[in-house]
Amino acid sequence: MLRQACRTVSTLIVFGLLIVAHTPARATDAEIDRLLRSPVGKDWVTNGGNLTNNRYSTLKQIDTTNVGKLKGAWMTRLKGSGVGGKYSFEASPLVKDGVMYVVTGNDDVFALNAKTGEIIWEYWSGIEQTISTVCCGWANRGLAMGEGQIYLGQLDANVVALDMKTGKVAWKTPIEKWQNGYGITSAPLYYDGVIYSGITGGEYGVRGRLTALNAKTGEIVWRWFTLPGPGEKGSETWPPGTDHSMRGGAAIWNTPAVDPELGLVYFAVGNCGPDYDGSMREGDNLFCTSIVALNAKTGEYAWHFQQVHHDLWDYDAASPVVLFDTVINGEPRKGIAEAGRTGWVYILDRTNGKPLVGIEEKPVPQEPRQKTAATQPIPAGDAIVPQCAEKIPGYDEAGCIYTPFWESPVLVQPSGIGGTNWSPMPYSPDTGYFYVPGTVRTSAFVRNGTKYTNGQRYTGGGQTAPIGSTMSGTFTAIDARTNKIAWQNKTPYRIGGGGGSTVTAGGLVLRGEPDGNFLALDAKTGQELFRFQTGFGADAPPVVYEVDGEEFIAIAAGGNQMQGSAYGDAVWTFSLKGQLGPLWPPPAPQTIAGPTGPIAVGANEIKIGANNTEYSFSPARTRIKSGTTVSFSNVGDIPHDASALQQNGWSTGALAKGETKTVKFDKPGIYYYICSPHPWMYGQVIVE
Ligand SMILES: [Cu+2]
Repeated sequence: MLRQACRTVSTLIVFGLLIVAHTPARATDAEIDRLLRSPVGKDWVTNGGNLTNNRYSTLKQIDTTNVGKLKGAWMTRLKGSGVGGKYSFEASPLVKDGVMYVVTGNDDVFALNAKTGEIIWEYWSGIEQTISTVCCGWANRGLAMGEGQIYLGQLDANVVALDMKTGKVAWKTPIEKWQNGYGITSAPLYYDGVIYSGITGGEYGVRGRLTALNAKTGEIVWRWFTLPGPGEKGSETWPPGTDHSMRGGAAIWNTPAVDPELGLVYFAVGNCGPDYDGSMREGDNLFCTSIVALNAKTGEYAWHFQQVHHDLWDYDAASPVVLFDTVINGEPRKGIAEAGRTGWVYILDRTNGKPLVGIEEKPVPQEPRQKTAATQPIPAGDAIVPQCAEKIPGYDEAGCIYTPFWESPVLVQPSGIGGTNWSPMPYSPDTGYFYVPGTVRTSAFVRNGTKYTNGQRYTGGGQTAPIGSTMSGTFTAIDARTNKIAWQNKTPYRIGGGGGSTVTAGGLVLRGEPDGNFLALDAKTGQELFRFQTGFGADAPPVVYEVDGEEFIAIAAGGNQMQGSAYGDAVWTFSLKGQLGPLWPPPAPQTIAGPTGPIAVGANEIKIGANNTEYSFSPARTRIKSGTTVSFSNVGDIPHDASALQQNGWSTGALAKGETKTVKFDKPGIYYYICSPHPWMYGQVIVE
């Protein structure tokens, strides 16, 4: 507890918070705690369903035999909250006693009648629209509840408690300042009077941490830094005499899990900073890309397992950890699993962090300038996505997972966005399977060695999907006893970064598609049993609940910026008594990387962030005569640039909101460019 004394003191001065050394007397919520410890029934009271994050509902009114008769029960639009190209609607709604609570990508919270969809109250976060430290879309992955309050973490790095009845702010605690690179996108976890919150900023040179707050008052009870200070456990995995670990990232992207019997809280830790430059941080770099267990009451370290040593590929552990009980070789075992961006599921014994199914350290390719780790932990069983990149013209080198790179681009698969990214992975005790969403995509990785500046991007390189390369997905049932594929569906779109799924005692796996479809599959076989077009990118994990004896399935449909699905502000619910039919399909996400849209002939003014689509060039494609000067103007809210997609090419440099720079094109040719902090933004200039 209070391991990093210096940092604690300075934070205390900055925010004037009372840091309490001992857990104060807490009024806990016995009913919520009981629901959190039990299998999920009629209420869905925390993001992952209960303390295990297994997203398994015991409801079975809707099952494999009747799911085909499902119809929309109600659909509600959330008054334009989070509607726009910069947002993702990734939250699972919570439901308690017939009231639904849902949060949008703008951190606005709505309470709805869970039976009718009628809005009961609204909380508008009012967060600044100029927050420039959001790396990967404006997202909020969900809420927590307890003690008559609803809890959320915001992109401005505040944890907020709302009165459950009115939506009025009960307390608000700054964990850090967004100007220093911090933000919160994960759903907090409430348990036993404590709120556990992670923090993001792995692309901004932050020092990651898990923060425990008193649920009643918002006081910070303890914090555990994911990066060790000098002399602390794990500091031996950083170069001695340096302070690189103090800006080493290691964010927490998702909700922890708790085992109340073992008294441990578990969570996944993200990539190292700078992401793509390991040259100055020789060593394994704990606790980047790890699963960590702490004493749930005190925050004391219990164990860790590092999935990727000395990460260079942005291979975060970003999906929520899942607790499950199983029998292996006739012995009951307590398991924990996490789906990595590497494409593997890591299955461990949650009492001690040791591999449960088998994970072996194996030698990997080396690049001395990047100080690569000699070995990496390779799980037994199957990966859910291909782990080798195919050769693409224009690139000299293509490699498999853990192929290192330096200053000329190397193609590697999985890309740094997965495998499995933020999407949750449910576990069914009926089938013994995990349901794992995956992204199939190649990235060209390159190191460039940018220096650290407080509050600025600090990635030390980049990764971009090569122009013309294909992007798709997989949805896989992995047997928890063997880590082998039980069945696998190929999907037309990437699904590892948003959606995720939920599984039921009715034998159904429920999930959304980025093209707007909501699907029900047979959990045993993967066979599709139901499909319904919601009209917006259906890229959030569904939930299951019951009101007045009627079972409902709910899913937020509002798109996902990282997956390129169509934005919106809808919550859809389905039931066997439903009357509503499907909507028209929205535009589908791209399946081939590169700029899209018509070629604007003669256009020499390019706007960045126009038309409510923050991460875009408009027009994205233009044809001009050689000798033309093209202007790039940032009309969005946050800094962008336009940078040639080639080594040592032209760049506008960072453009603040309202700024314009020009580039003259003298030579005929086809010029592709990206925004370097947002490499999924593509543009093209054709010079004749
Ligand atoms: Cu940008």
